[in-house]
Amino acid sequence: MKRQLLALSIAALLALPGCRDNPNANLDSRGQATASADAGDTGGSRKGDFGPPQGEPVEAVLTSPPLVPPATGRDYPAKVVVNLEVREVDMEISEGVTYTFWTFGGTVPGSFIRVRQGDTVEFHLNNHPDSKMPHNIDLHGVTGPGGGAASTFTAPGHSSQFTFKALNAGLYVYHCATAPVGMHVANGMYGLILVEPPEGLPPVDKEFYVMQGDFYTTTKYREKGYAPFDMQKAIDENATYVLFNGAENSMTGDNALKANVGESVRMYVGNGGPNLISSFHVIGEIFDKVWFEGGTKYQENVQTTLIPAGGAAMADFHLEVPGSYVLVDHSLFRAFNKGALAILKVDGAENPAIYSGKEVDEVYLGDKAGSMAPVAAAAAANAAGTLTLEDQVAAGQALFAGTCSTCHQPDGKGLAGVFPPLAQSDWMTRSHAELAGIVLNGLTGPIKVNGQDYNSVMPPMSQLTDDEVANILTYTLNSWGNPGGRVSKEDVAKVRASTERGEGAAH
Ligand code: HEC
Ligand SMILES: [Cu+2]
Repeated sequence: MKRQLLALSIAALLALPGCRDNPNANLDSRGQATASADAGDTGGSRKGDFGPPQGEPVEAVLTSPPLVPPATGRDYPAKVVVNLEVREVDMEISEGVTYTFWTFGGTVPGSFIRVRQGDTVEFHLNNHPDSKMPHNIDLHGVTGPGGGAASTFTAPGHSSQFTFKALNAGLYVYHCATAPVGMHVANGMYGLILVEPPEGLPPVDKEFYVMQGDFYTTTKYREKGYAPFDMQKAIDENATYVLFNGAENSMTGDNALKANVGESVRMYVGNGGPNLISSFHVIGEIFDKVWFEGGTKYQENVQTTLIPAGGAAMADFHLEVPGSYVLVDHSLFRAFNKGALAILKVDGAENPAIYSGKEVDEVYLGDKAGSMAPVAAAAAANAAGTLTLEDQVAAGQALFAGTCSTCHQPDGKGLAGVFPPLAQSDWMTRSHAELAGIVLNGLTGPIKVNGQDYNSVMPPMSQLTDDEVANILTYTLNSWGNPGGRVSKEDVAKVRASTERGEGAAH
């Protein structure tokens, strides 16, 4: 016995000097990271039953994203009543694009639910009479078959009830599990439930609720009008939109998340899927702590955290420098071509000792920096048959900022020897079909613009809709002393239809 103790303490002594450099110093005997406060085993569900509920039943405060309910502030288990209503609603998925979402509480993601470990939760699922579908709920924070799914199958105009004890602390996804399950989830039926540990979570200044999801429509990305669900694209995992909080503009422009220099921020980040895994990253920040997978332990100093479909994480960071921080799925085509982008706007005094202060918004945000309202207005006018030249120019200007200006420059003057000018370019007198062809198919090889030689590559931009190409070209033709004229959606459609594209190409 004595010998064993001695051996142990010698081992500990030997281990000490190496500790600082040892990457495993924070791992316990099972290789688990143990950076959390006292690194102990929580005991999981076996130690999560703190006895029968005490006091008066509490009605759970439910919040819509990006808001998070206040901490429970309780040090005893209570009976918590949750009333969640399912609603099927048409809402904007992108400016000027409508989608029929199926929701928990009228929003995507659904209402945030916050309880304390040991609480007894009386759950009421109410399916609004206007719904066309039955729905149910599977909460990942529930111990019991189906997570509540079988007990909550609810027809339109009906209500179901079941009760569970929240035995495990953590941040959990909930979702609908009615067949076809993938479709219910793809339509927005997911949200988060936080089960606080008994001692609560460390306090922070601001908490936000952010949840990613992938969406599948028969229409192109940003194609105006109604966007129907596309089952085949969902099966193929070929998302049209990848979004935070269910809409492209949910947290940009006036809707941006807001905080101040000097504040600490916690993001409760979920991923509803149904298909894609999120590489969650905030451009310009480092997460001081990430409770990875929504569990009890945290990792420190993290750049990007992986959030599986049907999983979650809590990410804490502190704000030192003002400006716009961009939340992305670092699978970057999702961020810049499918919508997985949001902004945290931080106010406060510059801090040049930490960061010199030059803003990078324009480069990163492209068209997301400005308002896309003129684009939606032009689409609506087009549908009503009242589209004017001014509508097209305004829409084209907004779109030009995020697509063409990177190379041809915001003033259209290009960059000598690299990007030819569009301002007073002699190419502006060419046919509209040819100009549309350049945008849709790109341009390579030696050309002359205003007598100057260029020999470079413009990539095809066939991901733009016919509307977008028409408006961008109309804006270009009517700016910077160019000859004027109008390009119509139909002109562009004709050029697109006459171009063969390989399997899998943006069409
Ligand atoms: C990634 C950089 C890049 C982007 C983005 C880009 N272009 Fe170009 N563009 C070029 C280059 C390079 C050329 C010259 C190609 C060559 O040398 O063959 C060119 C040529 C052109 C020309 C013909 C020459 C001229 O200057 O008039 C037109 C018209 C044009 N681009 C329009 C657009 C429009 C409209 C957009 C936005 C939808 C756009 N481009 C986006 C790089 C770009
Ligand atoms: Cu459902």
